[in-house]
Amino acid sequence: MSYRIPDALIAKENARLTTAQDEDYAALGRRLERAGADIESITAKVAAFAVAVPTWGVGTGGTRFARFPGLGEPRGIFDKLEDCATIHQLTRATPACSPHFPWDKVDDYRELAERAAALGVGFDAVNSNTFQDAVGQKLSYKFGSLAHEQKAVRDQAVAHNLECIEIGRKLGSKALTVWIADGSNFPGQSNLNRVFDLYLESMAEIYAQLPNDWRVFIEHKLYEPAFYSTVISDWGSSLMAAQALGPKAHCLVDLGHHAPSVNVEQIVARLIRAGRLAGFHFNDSKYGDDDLDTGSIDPFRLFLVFNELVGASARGAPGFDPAYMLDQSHNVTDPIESLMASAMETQRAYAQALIVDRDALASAQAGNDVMLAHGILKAGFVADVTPILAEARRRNGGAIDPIAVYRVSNYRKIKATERPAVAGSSSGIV
Ligand code: LRH
Ligand code: MN
Repeated sequence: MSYRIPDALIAKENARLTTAQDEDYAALGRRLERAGADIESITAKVAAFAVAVPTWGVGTGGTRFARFPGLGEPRGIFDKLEDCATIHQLTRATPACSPHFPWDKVDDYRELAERAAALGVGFDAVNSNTFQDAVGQKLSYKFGSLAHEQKAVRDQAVAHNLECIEIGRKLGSKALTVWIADGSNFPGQSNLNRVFDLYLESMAEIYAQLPNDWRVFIEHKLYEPAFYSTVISDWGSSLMAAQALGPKAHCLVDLGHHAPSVNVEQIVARLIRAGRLAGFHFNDSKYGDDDLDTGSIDPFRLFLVFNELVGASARGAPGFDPAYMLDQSHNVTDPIESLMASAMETQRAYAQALIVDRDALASAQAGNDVMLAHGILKAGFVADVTPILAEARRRNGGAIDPIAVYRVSNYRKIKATERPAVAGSSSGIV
């Protein structure tokens, strides 16, 4: 039987922190009450908030230059599920994971579904992969996949996506995320208009096979691995495609997929207005698609994104049902610690956005009182909501301090004895 952190250890560690937590929570409650906010309703919302963990994120990540595997690396999807379950056991914020195929391919998906259920982990959107050539694959994706000039390659890519839908149905997933690397490195290499038509043609075949209660998430990305043009490079191309395909097609925002200084929260506002916001791949970045821990570089941007989400929910925006997922690469930290911290940072941005006095903000905006409006919004961001996040975890049976419990448990060292080191790739994101 592989090691699981005993719940008794969580209870023991929580007992050590309870007095301080109670004091801090009560003090924050009084402060928020003075500002007209009810801490209990915010804590209840945070306790119900969930963000999915990427299965490809629980192993050590790398770059094109190198990958330095850590101790107790997951050897496959069953180990990855264990680590996802540990993240949820301590944070109570990540009840589902988002798998990636063929990286998570197995022979028996019923066995996988049963193991996940036994670990208390569900499956969010499944991710297809036509940006690498899988072992035994007939035709290469070197020059593209769903938008490839050759029909046979497009058909192969469509077939892979249909296979992902079949796998997702067996796992209880309700969405397919399609990110393609298709693009060009030289002006003239591809016809910028024709490749979009080819993409739509292929996506229409995938769309036609979507179960009624499923959605397809189109993920845009400005560049990489293509360095001159990318077929679905921005939210405009993604929205054009979603509107051309039909109501089950939505636009997924990976925070790292934009040029530096792009106003991502405004893109979110536009996609919400169009009723096509699929959801997110949360991470952080300073330069490109750095896939750093969420909230680690620009927590204010994350807050501004959640401010749009809370605003949309408050006004009952039509078709507003975003899926929240992390998408990160952990090259120098323990992936479990990074994913726990990142899940908590998404909760933090959510709680901060819930504190914003929306009525006061609306009247300050209506009156063009710039400093007052900015101040009202900023008041949410500067509030230390740590006691709310800890209280939500404690009430859900999690740890007041997940990383402290994880370290006291020696989980990683124990996994290193259970999981003999496997030769991983010497470079690349997984
Ligand atoms: C592309 C991306 C996509 C995943 C991959 C692992 O950069 O964000 O969402 O398929 O990372
Ligand atoms: Mn992504």
